[in-house]
Amino acid sequence: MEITVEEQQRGELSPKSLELACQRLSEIGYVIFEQVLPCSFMEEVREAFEDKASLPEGKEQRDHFLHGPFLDPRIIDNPFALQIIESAMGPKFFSFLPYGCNETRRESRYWNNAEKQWIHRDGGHMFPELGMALPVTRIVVNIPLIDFTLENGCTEIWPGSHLIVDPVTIPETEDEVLFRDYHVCSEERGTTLPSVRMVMPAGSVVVRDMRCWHRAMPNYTDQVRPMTAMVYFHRLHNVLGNQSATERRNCGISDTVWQQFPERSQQIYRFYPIN
Ligand SMILES: O=C(O)CCC(=O)C(=O)O
Repeated sequence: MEITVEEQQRGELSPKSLELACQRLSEIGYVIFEQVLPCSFMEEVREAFEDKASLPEGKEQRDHFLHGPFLDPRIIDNPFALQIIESAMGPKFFSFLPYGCNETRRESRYWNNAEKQWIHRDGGHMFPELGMALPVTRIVVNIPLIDFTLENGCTEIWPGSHLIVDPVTIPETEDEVLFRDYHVCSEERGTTLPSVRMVMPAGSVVVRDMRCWHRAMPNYTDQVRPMTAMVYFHRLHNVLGNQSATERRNCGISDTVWQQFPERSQQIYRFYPIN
């Protein structure tokens, strides 16, 4: 979908665009707004992202994402994405900082040393025993930091797959738990259903139901292909109760940075990150 000049200026989707976006999210499982954020800003975030490579893995890398351009309101408080999320999941949804970042490289290898990632969903159904898909309760927002092309491994996705509910099997081993929630679809089955590649320019905003089948594809270029991944939860997933500001601050976000957050971001990121 395209954001009109007026919507960009107002920082708000028109009621008609919002309705269409929500319809796509519910029927197809995702919606893409192309090139919402300026390329110059994406380049700044990409460079900051690359800088993490010089840091030791673990806390240092994690804290790196709690500073600078990563916390820009255009990313963590993206008005178009949040409008859709609120419309689909209602008020008091929440998310955590730092958010994730998916990168693929020429040398990326997945399970069984495969070049392509396995087909998976990032979150399963609520009550799959019912045999039907309930309304969405987990949504991920992806922002590609460079142009996503077939050559650099843009994501493959199965439109409508968020509505597929398979018979429930009770896993007996930990491996089976992983397979049930993560390896939702074999290669053979994947080829029987239509899939599309998410070719899109840097700075696009993807709002995706986390139950959609998808996977990372091989990157045949020498440039890293990164995208941000912010996960938003319906309020029913809140098992944390209320956490105090002290606990949150101890987890890496300074008071000064927190005070600069828009009020809505303070509300959404009200829980401290889970280590
Ligand atoms: O990077 C991508 O294209 C998809 C990544 C993904 O699906 C994942 O890591 O769960």
